[in-house]
Amino acid sequence: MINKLPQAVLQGTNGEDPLALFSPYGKDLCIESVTSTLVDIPTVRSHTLAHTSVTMQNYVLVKVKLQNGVEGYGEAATLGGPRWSEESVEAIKVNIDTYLAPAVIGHRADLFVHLETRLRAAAKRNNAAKGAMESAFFDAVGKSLNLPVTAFLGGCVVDRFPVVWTLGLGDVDREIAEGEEKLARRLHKTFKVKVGARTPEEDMHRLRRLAREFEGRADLIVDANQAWDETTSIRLLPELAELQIHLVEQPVAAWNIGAMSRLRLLQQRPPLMADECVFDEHDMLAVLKASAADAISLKLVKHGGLLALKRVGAIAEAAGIGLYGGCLLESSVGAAAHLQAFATFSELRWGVEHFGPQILTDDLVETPMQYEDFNILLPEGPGMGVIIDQEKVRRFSRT
Ligand code: MUC
Ligand code: MG
Repeated sequence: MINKLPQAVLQGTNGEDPLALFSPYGKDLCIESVTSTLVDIPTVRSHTLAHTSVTMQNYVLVKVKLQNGVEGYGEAATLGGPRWSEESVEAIKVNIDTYLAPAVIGHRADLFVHLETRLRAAAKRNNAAKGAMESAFFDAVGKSLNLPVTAFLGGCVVDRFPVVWTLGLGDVDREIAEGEEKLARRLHKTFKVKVGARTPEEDMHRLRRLAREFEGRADLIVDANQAWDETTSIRLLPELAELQIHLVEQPVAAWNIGAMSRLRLLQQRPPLMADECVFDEHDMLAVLKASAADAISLKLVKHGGLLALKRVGAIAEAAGIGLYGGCLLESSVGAAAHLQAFATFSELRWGVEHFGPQILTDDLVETPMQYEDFNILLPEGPGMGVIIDQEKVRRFSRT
C-alpha cells in the first residue's frame, strides 16, 4: 500500500508526512519537535592526537519528541572543534536547527530510510549531525514500541565487546602507569597509542618502551591520525611489525588512498586500518577497489547514521575487511548508539574503542556504560538502553 503512493505525495507538502496520513498506526510516531543542546564535559586528563589536544569534550545532544510524547536522544561528538573532521558542535547545532530538523518535522520517526533520504536531500555530508538525529529517531521509536534498537537492525548477535583504551598523553612514563591501572582494574588490555603530535623518532622511542613494558600482557595499536607521509610510513611500518603492533590506523592523509595501497605491499608491516579516509559507502568501495585497508573503523560521525554504518560495514564484510567499532570520545549517549549497531554484526574482528565514558569526568545518563572483564557491555532496555539524566544535561549544557 504505502509504496504505491504517487511520487508527488511522497515528497510531502508543507512538511506533513503523507505516509502518516495513510496509516493511522503511524500518526503517533510522527516527529513533533527536534531540539539540539550544546554540552561540554571535561576529560580526566588532557588527550593529545596528531593535530589537536583536548581537556574538554563538546557534544550536541539532540532530542526528538514524537506526537505520542516519547522523547528519543542522539549525540554528535567532535574532537578539538573542526579539527578531527570539518564539523564543530556550533556548526552542527546551526545546521540541525536551520536545515535538518525542518526536513523531518511531521514525518513518521519509524520510517528510518525515508527520513535518511530527507536528511540527505536537506544537507550534504554534515554526518555527525545526521548521525545524532537518526540515533534519536531509533531511540524514540524503540522506547515507543518497547524494543531495543538492535531489533530494527537485524537483532543482537553479541552483547559485549573487547574495549580499547587510548594512550594520548605523550608522556610514556605516565602512559605506562595509566596502562598498568587499566590492566589491574581489568578494564582494558588493548591500548591505542596516539602518534603524530611529536616527531616520528620521539614516537618510535615511546612505542619501543610501551611494547617492552606491556609485552605478553596487552596488545598495542597505533593511530597516526594522518600525520605521516608515505616515506615516513615506509620507514616505520617494518619496525612497528617487529614491535608486534597489531594495527596501524590511518598513517597517511585521508586523500592518499594510493599510499595506503602501496604500504600494504610492504613485506613486513602490521595490518592497516582506514579511519578518516572512509566516511560514506562510496569511500568504502573506493578503499576496497584500491586494496587500501585490512580493517575499517566504523563511526556514526563519519557515516551519518546507523543505517549507513551498517551499509559501510556490510561492504567491508563482503571484501573480508575486519570491522572495528570506532569512536570520537562519545559519552554514554553516543556510545550506546554505536553499540546497538555494532551488536548486530556477525563479527567485530577488532573490538571497539568506546572508552569515552571512561575519560570523561561525568556523563549524561542515569546509568553510564558498564565495563567488565576487559569488555564494554551493550546496555539493556528499550531504544538505546540508556536514560538521559536531565539534571546533568542542565549542568553541562553551554547556555
Ligand atoms: C580517532 O581518530 O580514532 C578515537 C580514539 C581517540 O583517542 O581519538 C578518536 C578518533
Ligand atoms: Mg582514528
